[in-house]
Amino acid sequence: MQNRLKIAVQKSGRLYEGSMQLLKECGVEVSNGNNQLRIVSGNFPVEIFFLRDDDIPEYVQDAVADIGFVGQNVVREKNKAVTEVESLGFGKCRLSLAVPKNGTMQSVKDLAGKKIATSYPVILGQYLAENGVTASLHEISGSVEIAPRIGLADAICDLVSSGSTLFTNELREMETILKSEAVMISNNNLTAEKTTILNSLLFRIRAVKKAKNNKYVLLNAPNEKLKEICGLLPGMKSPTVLPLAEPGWSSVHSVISESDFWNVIEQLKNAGAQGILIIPIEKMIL
Ligand code: PRT
Ligand code: ZN
Repeated sequence: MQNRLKIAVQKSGRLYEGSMQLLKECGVEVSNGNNQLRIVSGNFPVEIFFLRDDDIPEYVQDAVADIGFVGQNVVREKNKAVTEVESLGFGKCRLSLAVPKNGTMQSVKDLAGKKIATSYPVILGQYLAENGVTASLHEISGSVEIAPRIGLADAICDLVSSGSTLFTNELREMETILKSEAVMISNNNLTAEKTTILNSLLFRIRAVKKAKNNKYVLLNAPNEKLKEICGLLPGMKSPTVLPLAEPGWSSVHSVISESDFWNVIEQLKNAGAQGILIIPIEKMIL
């Protein structure tokens, strides 16, 4: 029987959808119709284990799973002997210090001697030590944001994404301690065979990520403007230029990165490009 790479994925919660979607986009068939704890892919040598996110670093360290998809915040907090292999582009959030909206605290230094509620005592403890601040930590596992209102703490250290939880609890984000997203972690002693499967999965993940960060652009350009327009479009190697049926015009095809997108489109238009089409890319291999 062929060896399979065991992947730990959050059973339910904020990372479940993103993890399953990523595997699907990598062409790994995984159907979890019956809420099973373990499923085997029909077309790629992996099996998926569904676990609580907090347990994933330890299971990967102990080789119960070979790799895991989990938030960086959990990896840092659990501090297990695993390798962070690749960021996955979803589950983005930040671990921040927050204080009552109307209070006077401005920075971590103002937390000296105060009580801070958190589910992240390890990361917070390190941050306070780095800043030479001594405070008392109150560890709670959920609803950290209500702690100041019920008199349990003067400040909190918790995950934030939109900021609406802080807002509804009349808290103000004071400092970001860690920026986080879902990452792939791996066991430190994978066999050669499992490393080969991991590399093949990584190759696919990188192609998916790259495609998401880029767009395919098609446009028509008058030939006398081609040089200027091509200069705005570096593409993977250089833009493809094809003559149009109408004399004096060409069709230009290229790839542009999501981050430059609006800026480049505006410049292309100003340079005389017409009929600009932007198309999402499904996979991108360089
Ligand atoms: O059951 P299990 O233990 O597996 O799940 P869990 O309840 O511990 O974790 P879950 O599903 O809530 O989160 C899993 C991971 O998602 C986290 O470890 C982060 O890496 C990531 N993530 C991304 C977040 C958020 N965004 C997030 N906003 N995790 C939690 N939150 C919470 C935060 O704690 C706060 O209560 O959402 C609230 C703030 O959100 P905003 O949008 O109001 O700012
Ligand atoms: Zn959890």
